[in-house]
Amino acid sequence: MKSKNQATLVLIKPDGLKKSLTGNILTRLSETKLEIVAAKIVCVSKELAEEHYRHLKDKPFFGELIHYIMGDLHNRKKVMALVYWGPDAITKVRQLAGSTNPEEADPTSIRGSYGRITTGGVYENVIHVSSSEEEANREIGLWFSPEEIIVNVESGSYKEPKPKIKK
Ligand code: DAT
Ligand code: MG
Repeated sequence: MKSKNQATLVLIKPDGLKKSLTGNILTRLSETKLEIVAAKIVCVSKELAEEHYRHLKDKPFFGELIHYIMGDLHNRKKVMALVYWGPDAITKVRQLAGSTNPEEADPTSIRGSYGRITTGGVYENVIHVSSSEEEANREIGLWFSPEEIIVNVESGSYKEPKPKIKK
């Protein structure tokens, strides 16, 4: 049976951008044969950062995590946000990304290859990837408006091209 198309959010975090890893990471992700259906560069607000990581707000590392995703630790106030789409997208992308702790991640995974733990204990793990369908839907809604995504995630169909031309 053909598996259902899923959408998943990928963020290339400020350390990934600072280390010029965008090309490498996108090349690794292309191994999944999934489609990119939305992409942009985002300057991350405190509100967006805190909402994105709201499940961790009671953790001792929450404050540093917010600084990290906002680019405060890397002097790069930007993140690249993408939506990947296709069969089993969430599992496929998560497998390539590797474990949360970059020291424990498979060394051939993206986090295992490029991540590190700072002396202050921050997991600089280069990318964020959604971990469940529910989380993916919530996160995609936070980072993208529906018109920025070229497929209708719910129905799984492609949208019609927009006739309007920006002047
Ligand atoms: P993941 O990013 O693999 O989905 P998560 O949602 O549990 O993991 O945590 C989000 C981020 O928080 C993670 O990418 C890095 C950071 N983090 C998680 N656990 C941590 C810990 N024990 N110490 C420091 N940072 C941690
Ligand atoms: Mg997570």
